[in-house]
Amino acid sequence: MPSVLLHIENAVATITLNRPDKLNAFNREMALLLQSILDDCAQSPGVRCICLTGAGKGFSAGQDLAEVVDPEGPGMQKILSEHYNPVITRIRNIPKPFVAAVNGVAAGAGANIALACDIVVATASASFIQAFSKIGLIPDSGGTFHLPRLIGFQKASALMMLGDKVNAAEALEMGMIYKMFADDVFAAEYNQIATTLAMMPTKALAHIKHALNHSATNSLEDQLLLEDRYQQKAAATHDFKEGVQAFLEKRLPQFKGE
Ligand code: T3D
Repeated sequence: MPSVLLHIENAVATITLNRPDKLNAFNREMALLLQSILDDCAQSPGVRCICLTGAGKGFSAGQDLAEVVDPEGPGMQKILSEHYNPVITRIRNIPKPFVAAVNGVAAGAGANIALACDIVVATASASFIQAFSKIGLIPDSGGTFHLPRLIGFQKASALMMLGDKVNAAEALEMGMIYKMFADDVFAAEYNQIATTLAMMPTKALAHIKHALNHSATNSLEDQLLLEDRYQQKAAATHDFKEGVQAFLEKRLPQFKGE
């Protein structure tokens, strides 16, 4: 079985990390396959939302630690620059919405890949662990960028230094995730969110995403200029015309992502 699975339905690409015996820990093969699948999803006009989840009982336990000590392995220098950083930049730059459907434990790079997504939902039995400090590493895969922005500097510092396990209810309370669902309805609920996103004006969602990417570092003045630029682009789309027309005609809009 491939270490990453792709299923496309109703314009939603569901990408499943698939090394369940290792809690979907990443080895080089899996990281490179994920990048290639993300590129395919980026190119495909039939994909309007990308959903990441895990096979079995975990989302991902981060780096496969057996590979780190393997003399035949990729070596520390390549692991961030060739495995994780290209995944995180794809998640943030592909102009389509990403949903992380965290179905179980998300640790190390596994947690931070989820937190890079636009919308993060978790099943009630899921958990998040910044596991790095426990093995003498620092958080990577964008964790030091995204986590303090999501939950604030103080809580992020504590979670990163102590490596505490945060359950889904605590993650929700902290603002780390958008919603938590009971285990038995989780798949239906995250599919509903992904399908809704896939039917929305894809270009407007992409502009929202890219505006938010810049909001962390821009001044207010620069962000106002950026909003102006993206709003002009959104207003030039078929979907904007359709949205306004549908409102005036009191009917549901049919967005095409164009
Ligand atoms: O160069 C670099 O490495 C830089 C990159 C860093 C990126 C990172 O992600 S560093 C952080 C790496 N991840 C971890 O340190 C987490 C290690 N895993 C755990 O602490 C625990 O497995 C969990 C807390 C995530 C879950 O615990 P539990 O009790 O639910 O499951 P388990 O029994 O520990 O794991 C189940 C199996 O998965 C087990 O295999 P076995 O004994 O049944 O054959 C376990 O060894 C395997 N597994 C879990 N995590 C990893 C793993 N195998 C390899 N690598 C793992 N990260």
